[in-house]
Amino acid sequence: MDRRKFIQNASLSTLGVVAVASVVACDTEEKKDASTILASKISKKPMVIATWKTDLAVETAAMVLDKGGSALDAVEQGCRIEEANEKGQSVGKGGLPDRDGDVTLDACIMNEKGDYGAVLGVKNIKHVISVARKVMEETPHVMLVGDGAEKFAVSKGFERENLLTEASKKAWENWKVKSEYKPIINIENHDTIGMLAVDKNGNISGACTTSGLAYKMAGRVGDSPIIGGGLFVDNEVGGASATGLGEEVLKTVGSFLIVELMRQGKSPQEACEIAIGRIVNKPGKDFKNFQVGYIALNKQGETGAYSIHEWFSYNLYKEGENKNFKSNFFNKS
Ligand code: SD4
Repeated sequence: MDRRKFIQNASLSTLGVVAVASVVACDTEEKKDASTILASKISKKPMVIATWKTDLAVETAAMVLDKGGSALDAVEQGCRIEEANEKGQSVGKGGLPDRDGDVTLDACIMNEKGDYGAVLGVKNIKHVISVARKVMEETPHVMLVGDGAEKFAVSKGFERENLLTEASKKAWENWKVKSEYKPIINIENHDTIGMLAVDKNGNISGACTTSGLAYKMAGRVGDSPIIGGGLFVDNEVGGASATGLGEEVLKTVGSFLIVELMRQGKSPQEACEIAIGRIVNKPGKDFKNFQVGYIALNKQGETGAYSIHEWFSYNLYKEGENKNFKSNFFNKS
């Protein structure tokens, strides 16, 4: 190679290096810009969203946040309100039993680090959301089931109590007359609680607690305690939670799907609508007799909710106000 060619090649390759370097620089700049923009858009305003008409639970969570508490404490404290409410027949004490007459509870919780804890099919312990938190924080595991979960709870100081109230026992006895297993979801206006919160540091956590479907088969577990089913939180993106027929939520990994759609740029509302679409648009799917409802929020403090049928509602605490809203829904026929 003569000197001229060498210099030409050298300068070309230098140019190449410069070009690559400038592309890289430009890319990093863009990334920097994007992350600066994103960082500036991160909402640090305390916020809570929860499935159904859950005024007191959301009020309780909001109080935790307003005092500077963490999103994790907020969702736990909020959910405990519904677990203690004996009149609510789908969560905690007073929940409707399985077909054998046993009240079995499912719950899970996720923090801003993406840690997860869950308990499944627990008898005799009311505050399963707090047991789920203990699984997350004080065991090397993420899930405990049945007797093991109950024993663990007792070892952590939770009291055993009878969860079957007179009202729920009566309802079960009436059900036994025909023993028809037809889960009709969402005729009443209150159900499983799924809750997401943002704290003053902009961190997101979530929780979900339920007694599951009334008169379910003994041993049946739904979506509520399953990561990505009834709940998913990714502090980089947002969170989602589900209510309704857990089998359908699980088959589409609904809450995970919503968070991943938000990661790809969909708004919480769009993501909830697409997730409902995944269920109702399956070939031959007869969705007339079951309900699924989703709630979601993202890092920018935007929220979404959508259900298959009418009458799904959610409570939202934002800018100091806690209100119940009717969700938009798919089946307008
Ligand atoms: C379940 N998803 O166990 C729960 C029940 C529920 O509204 O949310 N009902 O399938």
